[in-house]
Amino acid sequence: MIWVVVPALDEAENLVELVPRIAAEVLAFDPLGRVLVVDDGSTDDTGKVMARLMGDLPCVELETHRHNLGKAAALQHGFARALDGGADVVVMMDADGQDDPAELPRLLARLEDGADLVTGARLERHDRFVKRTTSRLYNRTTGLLSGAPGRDFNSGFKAMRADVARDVSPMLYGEMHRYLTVIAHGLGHRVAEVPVQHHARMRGSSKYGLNRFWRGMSDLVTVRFLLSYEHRPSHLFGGIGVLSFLAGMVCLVWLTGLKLVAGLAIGDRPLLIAGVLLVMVGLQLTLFGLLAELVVNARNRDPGRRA
Ligand SMILES: Nc1nc2c(ncn2[C@@H]2O[C@H](COP(=O)(O)OP(=O)(O)OP(=O)(O)O)[C@@H](O)[C@H]2O)c(=O)[nH]1
Ligand SMILES: [Mg+2]
Repeated sequence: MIWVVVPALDEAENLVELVPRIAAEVLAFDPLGRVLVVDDGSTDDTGKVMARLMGDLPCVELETHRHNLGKAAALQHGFARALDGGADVVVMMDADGQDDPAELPRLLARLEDGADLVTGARLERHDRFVKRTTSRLYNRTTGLLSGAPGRDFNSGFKAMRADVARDVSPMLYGEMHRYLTVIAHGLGHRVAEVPVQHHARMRGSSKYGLNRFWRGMSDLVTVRFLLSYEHRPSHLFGGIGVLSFLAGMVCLVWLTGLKLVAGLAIGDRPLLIAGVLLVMVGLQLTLFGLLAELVVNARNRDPGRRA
């Protein structure tokens, strides 16, 4: 059973046209398929438009947030409803008409071929120059830092097996939707890309500015950290801390030797400040790592939580 989740913020004028097209594609594949629009606190006519669409098309459903929770949370709630509804395959797709519903069969075919998550890669983009350039840089950096294969991580057009949707859901908060592919890859799922047609936004305006690039980079550090060190934070903090402490101690022992053996004055040497700083930072980081271990340990003792 296929569920298509469409997060939408003020996209009424696009939904009118887009939802019937998505519904037609889905039903051609699966007569029981559903299209779920997640209206995330829209202030336009989304409610009215959706009421009409649901009257006309029985496969269309709506989830409404009273205020804006963000795209990641919208996807998380959409995935939860799809999984409760018995989805085997969950598809996500933007509501601005940039993703072409006619490409759906190609994504589903790649899933059939053995991938767990397939991204519709927008290799020829219809966006402004600045966005295309920052996006290329962002994709290169993400690929390098995460080790995940792909050229278009942030595409909003993806199809995945139900267990992928279930596994990535706890990480879908803030603006983490950009790293869904990286997270799935980090959790051991096979991720793949198929090139798809990309169109200019049909109507309305973009919901993200250029500051998405900086926010995205900071989220990438978070994702990388969580995937590698969530259960063993002291290996990171303790590791750097011990190195820093040892480097500081070498400086200080060397200076003590100079003072005691050669009788030289060491009070005005920059190395003294560096040594003290390295020792202090090393101790702080090691203790910080141990505190982080306490958090992990306490969470694991809680029987209600999965490690
Ligand atoms: N549910 C929900 N959806 C959102 C939110 N922000 C954006 N979206 C949806 O996410 C999709 C992508 O947003 P866009 O503004 O088109 O982002 P973009 O494609 O990178 O930018 P453009 O190229 O200008 O369209 C659209 O369907 C939006 O309606 C949000 O806060 N909540
Ligand atoms: Mg868009």
